[in-house]
This record gives sequence, C-alpha cells and structure tokens, in this order.
Amino acid sequence: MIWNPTKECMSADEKHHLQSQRLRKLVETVYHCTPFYRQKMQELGLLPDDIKSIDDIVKLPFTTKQDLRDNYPYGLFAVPMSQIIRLHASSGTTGRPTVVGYTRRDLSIWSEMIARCLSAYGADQNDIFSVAYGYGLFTGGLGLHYGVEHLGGTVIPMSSGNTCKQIQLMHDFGATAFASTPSYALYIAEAMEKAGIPREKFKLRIGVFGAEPWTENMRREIENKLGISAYNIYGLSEIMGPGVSHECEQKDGSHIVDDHFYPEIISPETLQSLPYGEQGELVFTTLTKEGLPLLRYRTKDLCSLNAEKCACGRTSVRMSRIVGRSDDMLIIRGVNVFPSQIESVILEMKELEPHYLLVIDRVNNLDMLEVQVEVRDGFYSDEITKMVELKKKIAHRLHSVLSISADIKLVEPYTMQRSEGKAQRVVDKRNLK
Ligand code: DLL
Repeated sequence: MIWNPTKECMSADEKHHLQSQRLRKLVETVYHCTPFYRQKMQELGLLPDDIKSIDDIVKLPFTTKQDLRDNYPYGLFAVPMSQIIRLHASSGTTGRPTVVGYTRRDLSIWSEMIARCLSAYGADQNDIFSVAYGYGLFTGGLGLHYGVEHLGGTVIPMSSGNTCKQIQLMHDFGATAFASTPSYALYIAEAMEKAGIPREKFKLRIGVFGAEPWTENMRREIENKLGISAYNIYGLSEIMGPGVSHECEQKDGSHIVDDHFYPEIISPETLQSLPYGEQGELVFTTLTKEGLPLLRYRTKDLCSLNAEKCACGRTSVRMSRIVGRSDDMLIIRGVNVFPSQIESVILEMKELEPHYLLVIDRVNNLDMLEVQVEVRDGFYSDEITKMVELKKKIAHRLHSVLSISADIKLVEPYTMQRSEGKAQRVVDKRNLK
C-alpha cells in the first residue's frame, strides 16, 4: 500500500514546485536563525533571495559532520530549546558525538516517514513488530518504534541484546516483522537454529534491515535462513534517523522521502554535482526540518541516484545500495577496497559464514590485509590439507575481485564475535596519520 500517495506519487512538476517552495523557506529560516549558516552564506555573497528554486541549491554551502562537532552540542539548532522535545546523538568513530534535536513537528514527520516505509514493505496494522535496534541515543530503536505506532501496527520494544529472549518473545507474541541490523538478523537466525525452534513455528514475514551496509548476497542469506522478505531501510541521525529512504516490494533501489529530504550526488574530490546514474557521495538538504535544519549535508555515503518512476507507482528518487563510504574506504597497497566487496566474496562461498573481520596492518612498510572468516559447520575440518585448499580458494577469489592478495585466517564455526548492533568489520592497525 502507498501510505501517502499525494506525496509519494507526485508528478515531476508538482515536486519541483514543492521542493522549491520548501527550499526558499528553509534558506530564509537558517539565514535568520542559525548564525553558522548566515556567516557561511555571507562568505559566499549569498542572500536568501538568491535562492529562487530547487535548481539554485548548488549555490548553497555544504555542511559536514565536523561542522556539527565544532558547534557541539546545540550550535546549529534553529529553534530555542523550549521547542526541542527530543535529543539523539551519534557517536561515530572518533571525536565528540553529533547531537540532533527534534521539534514536535519533526518527530511527527519522522513517524510518518517510517509508516510510509513499512507500508511499502507490505506491512499494515495487523503486523506485530519486534524492534531489535538499540533504544537510546541511537535513532534506530525509537525511530522505528514511533513509526510502527503511526502505522497502527503493534510494537514490541525489545531493543538489542538478550538474543534468547528476543527469539522467545518473537515466537510467543507472534511477531510478524522484526527490525535490526542485518548482521544481528543473521545472529538471530543462527540462535533460532540452535534453540531448536523450527522456522515454521514463527509467524515472521518481513525484516526491516539497515544502519550498516549489506549486500544482495546477505539479503538472500537472511531470507533463506529466516523465511522472510528482507527490506533495506537507510537513514542517518544528522538528517533524521532511519527512514530517509526505504525499499518497496520491487526491491529495486530505495525510495528517498524527497518531499522532505532533497538528495544530490557529488564528486567527493571536486564537490561538483554529478548527474543521476553516476556514483558519488550522497548529500541531503532537509527541506522541512525545524530543530536541526541542514543545508547540503555530506553523508560520506557512496551510491548513485535513479529518478525513473518505479513499477510500484512511487515517483520518488531512488538510491542504490551504499557501496561504501568516502571516508571508510580502505586503501591497501594503493588499491581502493570497500569492505562490502570482500563481504560479497565471502557470502558467495557456501563453505563460509557471513561473520568476518578485516585486519589491516603495515609490516616493513607494506600493507597487509588479513581476512578472518568463520567456516560453516560441516565444512570445518581437522584435515590441514582441506583447510589449506579452502584458504587458497578464498584468496584466489579475493584477488580476482580486489587485485590484491590477502592472508586468510579460517576460524571454527560459532567462534567469531556476533554483533547485536552495527557490526565492526574492520580493524586498521596502521598508523597512517
Ligand atoms: O544508522 C540510522 C538507522 C537506524 C538507519 C536503523 C537504518 C536503520 P547513524 O547511526 O547516524 O544512523 O548512522 C548513519 O549508517 O551514514 C550509513 O553509513 C550507515 N547506514 C545506515 N543505513 C544504512 C543502510 C543510523 N541501509 C550511517 N545501508 C549512514 C548502508 C547504512 N549503510
């Protein structure tokens, strides 16, 4: 079902008009209410009146995570604190957290975004959702929570962790859907198997997976193991949280909620806008946000956009999967490597479990990549020759994809640390700074 056809199926002209109107209002607001943006616009010699339509967006300054950190905690908020009714924060890998503030209207838009997303997956008020994203400063838990309520579904506020209980309650409460990171979904699948409750005893049919990159192979793996339909949900705290984009039943790219968030793709090197279809860094402008409105926020996420109408009837611009981040791209012996490329190789091989860790080190000035990966039960053997052969096979396959060699460390089934939230897949021991 299409939750809000007026907004999700707008014609190109209607959308252009709405986005232009919203952008003009946004620029007016930030110019007057956020000293940071007024200064940035003044530096560029820009006045709010210079922005006449959405096409003028390229004139506006970019915003980065560093700008949010520099203005920690509330420097970029555009309304007084009396209007902020919720805070979230994202820790990131380094430095101060970035703090996000929401007004009542922001939260109401957010809930509607998630309701749009869940109905695009085919969910409705009869569905019972177990929300296994963390509740707290992370936007995953509470974001999904209020979205399920807005849809009219039933929410089980599980949060992450306590996997045995998760499984038990999903079973006992007849959960038909669950939301978690894709890596936690795999862990849950495995724990279900171990608990000896057959898949058929669960009523699960829909999975809401995001917060970390995943691949088509991983989707297949999750769907097969859990007997559900697994959908992608994307978002980031700075822009709102989960639900900035979501798949529909076509599973052909994720629909961006572009009446609220205007997407652009830029080259991370030149910062120039790139045309639809080309891969680059995703940038969002929040067209309606009140608490923390952002102009051209650089997500660092790499993907491409597609403006063609989807077979589902929605006209919103779709984004491809995130293929990596412009800042977590690994450069190993001069070669650009995205962890997702390695994940794809691992997931293609029937002998391996999708649990892995990439360890990068520098030995005698040479970068070394070690891929630690768990062997599937039934394929693990005490016979050294068998394991050596398997290592060779993986190394060969990785080399053909990445053009660099990797040391493979095979670990026994069920021994790699499982993740309950965002999986940590990379340990970079090189001191490159
Ligand atoms: O991860 C919000 C979220 C919660 C999205 C639950 C989906 C589900 P942050 O903690 O601020 O917010 O992290 C945002 O996570 O810039 C991407 O790099 C990555 N990310 C989020 N969703 C996806 C996805 C939440 N579906 C950062 N695919 C983003 C790939 C994703 N990467």
